[in-house]
Amino acid sequence: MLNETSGASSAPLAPDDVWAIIPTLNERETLPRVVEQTLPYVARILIVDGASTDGTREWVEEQIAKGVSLQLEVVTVRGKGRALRRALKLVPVRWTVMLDADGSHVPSDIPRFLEPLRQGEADMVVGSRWTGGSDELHGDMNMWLRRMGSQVLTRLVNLRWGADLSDIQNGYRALSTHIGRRIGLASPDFNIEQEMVMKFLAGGYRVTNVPSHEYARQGGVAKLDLGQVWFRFGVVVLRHLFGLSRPKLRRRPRRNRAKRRSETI
Ligand SMILES: Nc1nc2c(ncn2[C@@H]2O[C@H](COP(=O)(O)OP(=O)(O)O)[C@@H](O)[C@H]2O)c(=O)[nH]1
Ligand SMILES: [Mg+2]
Repeated sequence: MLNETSGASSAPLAPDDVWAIIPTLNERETLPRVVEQTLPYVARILIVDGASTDGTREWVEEQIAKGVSLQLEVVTVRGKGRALRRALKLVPVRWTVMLDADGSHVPSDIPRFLEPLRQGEADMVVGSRWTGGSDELHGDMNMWLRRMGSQVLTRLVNLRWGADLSDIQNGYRALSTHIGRRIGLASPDFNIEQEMVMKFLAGGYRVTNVPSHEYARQGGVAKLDLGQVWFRFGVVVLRHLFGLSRPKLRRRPRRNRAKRRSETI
């Protein structure tokens, strides 16, 4: 696939087997810079927009009309998990990078994320804020809670699957598109990140961390209110740890079962 990007921000060496997914919900302020910095490293960026009302979508459409290598998918139902799941189905290339639109992730780290994938050493690479540093996880009580909760959950996951990860929740990651699609992701919202790690590990796939610094959001408003979701974060981890999240098998109604039996005889 050719990189159709025009303008100085595109680099001719952008790999053709990597796409980026950037979920957006009212990120008009920070998205242009993130896009500009990401384009040199990927063949295309798939922007998956929620119900943005700040002109995010219009900006993306303008860029597409100019020939910039972007694609827009709209998922108006709220939830980062829903957005990422939909987007993952649309990526036609081998590797997918996921990063946020708020400027907290450093796009020039992308080659570092891809290296273990290309070397066949990992199937998913998650940016570690513990080894790379984070400006988001320091500060008020909310941040402290986030830091502590994250460490506890990561430790539980390591124990359960014999992994040696320092960060399972960072949204900045690179993965095998194919595996990401087939592990049955179901989280509607921010739990998607930890669900992805746990399902990779449970499926016998390799997950590793690379250091990546997380900056504070560069503009706009945070969408994650930890006070509202921390409990769900914990519940999701526990459900996966104890294997309670296997899909429930629905009993087929009696009539259909009888019909099916007669069909197979
Ligand atoms: N499409 C879509 N994107 C979302 C939604 N919620 C958050 N995002 C995006 O997901 C990324 C992470 O959100 P953010 O508020 O920065 O969460 P935090 O970094 O975990 O505090 C940002 O790029 C958001 O715009 C949503 O409901 N739909
Ligand atoms: Mg953020």
